[in-house]
Amino acid sequence: MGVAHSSLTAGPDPGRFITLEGIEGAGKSTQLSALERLLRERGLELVTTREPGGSPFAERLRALLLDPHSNGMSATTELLLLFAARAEHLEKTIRPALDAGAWVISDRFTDATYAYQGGGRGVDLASIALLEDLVQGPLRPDLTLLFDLPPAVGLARARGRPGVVDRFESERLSFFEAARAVYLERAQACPERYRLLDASLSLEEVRAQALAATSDFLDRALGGPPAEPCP
Ligand code: Z5A
Repeated sequence: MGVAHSSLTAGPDPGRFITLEGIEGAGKSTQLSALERLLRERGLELVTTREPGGSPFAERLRALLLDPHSNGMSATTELLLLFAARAEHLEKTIRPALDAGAWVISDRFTDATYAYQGGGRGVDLASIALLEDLVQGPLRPDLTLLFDLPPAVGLARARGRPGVVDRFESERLSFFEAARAVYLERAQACPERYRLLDASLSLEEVRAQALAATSDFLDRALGGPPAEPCP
């Protein structure tokens, strides 16, 4: 999104902030390493990170947010904890990386708040937008890969993994359907930023889509001026 990314950066900035979004089990984390390789092969400095989390204190908040013992937390508390974690993540990890000229790929960011807290929990989207402005200022991702698939498919994948089921994973199907609907609305409203991927396909097919979308973005970002940011 140009120079607005970073107060310390002077001159044209191709837009180096990429986010991966989608509902549970969509395959974001699985595809992250292929994307990482792609950027490194292009000689780009890269920081990969995730939300909630991505810095030491934000990871402590993540543990609280995902802990099944936190059940019963109010939707407002959850929202504020997510933005508190995001403020830390931005200050300690994302902004320093962008200011140093690196690219950043984050496994989830604020679109997840619109989808899960807005769609899933029914929090007013305008309140989320208010916190987004407060915590991020003008910073928005430059490219968002939306790994889209029917929630039943994603949940079957995620629940097939060994390990403890976290607080979000144990939500009902309707929660993820509402989250998916918000993701899709946001992607439709801003096609300049989002690339919609069919995440129900095989690992190899999803990887090919993710790599093609990112390569295309890199070609344009490195070769010309960035697209206008969406609100
Ligand atoms: N959350 C929120 O509510 N609000 C916010 O603002 C933010 C987050 C930032 C983070 O948990 C939770 O926080 C998240 C939303 C909430 N919870 N949910 N739901 P997390 O980081 O632990 O969860 P996640 O981001 O959803 O990760 P995930 O479940 O691991 O999803 P994924 O990264 O997209 O999937 P994956 O790990 O790559 O793949 C899942 C499994 O499917 C795995 O066994 C793969 O081998 C398999 N897989 C992946 N792709 C395929 C294909 N194409 N075919 C077959 N099998 C596949």
